[in-house]
Amino acid sequence: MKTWTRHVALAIAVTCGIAIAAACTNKAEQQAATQGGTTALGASEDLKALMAARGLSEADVEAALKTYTPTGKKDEYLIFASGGHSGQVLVIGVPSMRQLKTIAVFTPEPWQGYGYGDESNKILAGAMQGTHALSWGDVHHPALSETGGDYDGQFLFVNDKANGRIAVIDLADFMTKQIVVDPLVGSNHGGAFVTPNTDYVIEGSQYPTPLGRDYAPLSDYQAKYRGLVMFWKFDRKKGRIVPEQSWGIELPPYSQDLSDAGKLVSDGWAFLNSFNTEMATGGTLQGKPAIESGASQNDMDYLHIIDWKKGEQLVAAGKATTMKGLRVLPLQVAADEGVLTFVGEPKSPHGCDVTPDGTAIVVAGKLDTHTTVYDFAKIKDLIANKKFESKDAFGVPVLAFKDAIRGQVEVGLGPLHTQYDDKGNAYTSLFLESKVAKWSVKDLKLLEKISVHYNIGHILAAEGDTVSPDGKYVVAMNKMSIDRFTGVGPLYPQNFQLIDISGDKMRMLYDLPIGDGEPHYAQMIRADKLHPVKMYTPAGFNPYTGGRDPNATEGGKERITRNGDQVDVYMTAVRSHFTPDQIEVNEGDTVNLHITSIEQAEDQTHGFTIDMYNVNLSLEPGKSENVTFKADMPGVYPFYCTEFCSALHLEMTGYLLVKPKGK
Ligand code: K7E
Ligand code: CUA
Repeated sequence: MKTWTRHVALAIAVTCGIAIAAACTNKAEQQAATQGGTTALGASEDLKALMAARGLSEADVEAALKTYTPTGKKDEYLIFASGGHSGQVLVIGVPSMRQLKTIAVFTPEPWQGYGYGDESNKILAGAMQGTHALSWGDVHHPALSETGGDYDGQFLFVNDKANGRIAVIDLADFMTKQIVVDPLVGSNHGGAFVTPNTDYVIEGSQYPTPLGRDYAPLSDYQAKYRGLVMFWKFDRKKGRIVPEQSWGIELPPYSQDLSDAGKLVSDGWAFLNSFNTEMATGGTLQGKPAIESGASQNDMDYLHIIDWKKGEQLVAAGKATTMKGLRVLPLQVAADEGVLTFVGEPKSPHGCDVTPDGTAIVVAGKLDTHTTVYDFAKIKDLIANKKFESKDAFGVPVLAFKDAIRGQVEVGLGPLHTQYDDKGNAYTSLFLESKVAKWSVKDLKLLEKISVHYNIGHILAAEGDTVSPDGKYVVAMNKMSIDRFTGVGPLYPQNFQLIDISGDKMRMLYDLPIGDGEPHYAQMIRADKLHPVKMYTPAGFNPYTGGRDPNATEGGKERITRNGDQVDVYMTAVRSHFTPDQIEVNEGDTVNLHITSIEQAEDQTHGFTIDMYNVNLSLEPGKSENVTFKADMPGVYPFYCTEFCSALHLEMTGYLLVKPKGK
């Protein structure tokens, strides 16, 4: 047995408290195992035989040792990942890569009762745009709240690209508290990103429309279509975005893409990249080039450099106009007053990531093989001295590319997004090449690449977009997983790959198939920064309103009251009964159910459903929920607890009786 294997065997022996034979002595058994026999599986005591039986290399076993998390052991980091079209957020532990939670955000979620009670319905209903009920979201970018440019573990913000919305999640209970709609944009993308103290949550639009989404023909594109960047004011005490204190900047009708806030030396600034500065609008049926080719004509698009502190002052000084209740700084003002400046960025840019020290902005171009490192000090200097190369079609000053950059690094094909470690290195995802490129920010030198499977989009590192990245781990968020997993039909899972970056060389550790897509960005925070509550205490707390529910019911005070055709049921839930357990109403009555879980024991969750009435709630310990429905179907409807909460869970039931009219 090689020293290495003995070392691993020893480690396992120590960890598991099992004595493992120091060497493989039973040749027949070993042979059987190597030939694909199963003797070594199960209660094997021989590591080599087990490795042979499962076809594992030493590197595999080492990776397993670095990620395997035995029962009871907890993760060092948590990933908050976009759930893409699911409209939700996925919470995943690192290094185990186990999924711990789905946070319901833009889409009703039955287990959590999200979208099935009055208050969560109100959050979702209040988040409607237009007149069509929205039952999903396209989540791209989660942003953890920051203090001094570092994650503080208090809040999480996410965008809905499809419907121009931003949601606020409180990490005290991992629940969505607010969804803010942007009534001006057609879609967003450059959000959510926060300023270093979470004063603002940034939201940049993506596909231009007339602001407010009024009709204008595409022939008026340059004249009437616009982009927008919103600075949503966040009130940390209230844990809510305050739209009345928020404001935006009108932008030219380029497709603004990713954004990032400056930090430390560049605090007070924000950066947004863009594509389609050609302002292509397609027209393939009229024989014009498709948007994809029309939008790829220019060698350079524009990195948007925004002095948001100055913008804030101008808005406070009354220089904004109000559109649909939001204050917007007109493009002309932003251009003339130095709030908005451009610099070229090659070619079909995508990522836009400020370095941990705030001195540089890294932009990658999908159709360029380089990352471009912009130097903030140079940019600031050029703007202060009004050293502009030209102006764009809308009068926005443009800096000379060569004067604004620190340099470029040839990283490979299709670079997208960049994250950082604690040693001055950057990690850039290479979509076309299916690799992660590690390069030195200081030396602008490519150091190493590792293959990922396949077509990586975003990349994340442990606290890798803060002022103090941790190093240790990178996760490749791969769009494709062809040949990695057992087939599950034509819609393949995506693939999160955990990479160890603690050593000199990057090491692949783990593949996590993601069956809920399409995830885009994610952030990884040290788990000990989070302090979630274990229950709502004292009982009667409504997590959606953030206080004691006015209808919260105490044990012994349960009752049913009637006022005309309004029936109020004040109910409690505790192992293993609902009180009251009989509710009789008349057909046509409106039933207002107020249910409080008076449990104060950890992890003792009840559920509440009434058959056929689409009533479905989750009652975590201490939680109060309200649900209103019209008793318009006469008959007999059992209600019951939907969580296997106790030995008498099946007995946790009761009846809703709806007496037919005239009986
Ligand atoms: Cu690259 Cu929306 Cu950030 Cu997807 S975006 S990958
Ligand atoms: Cu309560 Cu089952």
